[in-house]
Amino acid sequence: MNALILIDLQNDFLPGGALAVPRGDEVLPLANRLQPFFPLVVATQDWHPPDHSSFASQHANHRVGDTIDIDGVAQVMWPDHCVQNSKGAELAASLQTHSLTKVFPKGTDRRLDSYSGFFDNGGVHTTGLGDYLKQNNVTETYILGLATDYCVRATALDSCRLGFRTWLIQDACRGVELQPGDCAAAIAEMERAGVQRVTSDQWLA
Ligand code: VGL
Ligand code: ZN
Repeated sequence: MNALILIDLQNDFLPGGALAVPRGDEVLPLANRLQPFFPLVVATQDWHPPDHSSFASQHANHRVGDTIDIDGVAQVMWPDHCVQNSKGAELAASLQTHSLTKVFPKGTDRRLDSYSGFFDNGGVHTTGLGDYLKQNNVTETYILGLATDYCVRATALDSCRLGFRTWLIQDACRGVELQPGDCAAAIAEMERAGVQRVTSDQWLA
């Protein structure tokens, strides 16, 4: 059985948002078009407490874009974003949500970030997504959303590792690209790990 996983389609990652992904809004119509063709559709939602350790605002000596070490895990410093219960953390208004059977919050522990929809960045806590998919007899995952070089990448790599046949719907992803080439490198890494690429048109054909 196939599952579509929508990654972080939230206001703060859209143009005008706190951590805007360039042209992130372009994936929303594709997400809506694809949903009816999947028997199971789930979403992830970046969902941080106001004092989350990934926020540069919490570290006097660091700025947005710096990478620091927190308890042995590399952490990029981000602007405050996707704060729990804020407008920025809400799923995009134009996203169809009636087919979503479950939304998985992540990044809720202030000490740990969680790019992957499956586990936090330390690989310690699970969000429950993997068990949920297995309980629903999912064998193949189709992943789209934001951002290619962070949460899409991490979710796709974990999906492969957990044994799901994993597809990246490439035209339905956009990246942050802090450094030029980050998205290409992320896609190459996903492919090496066994993630297969497909476009929404190919899949719908
Ligand atoms: C994300 C950076 C920080 C993402 C989330 O959704 O890719 N990126 N938090
Ligand atoms: Zn975040």
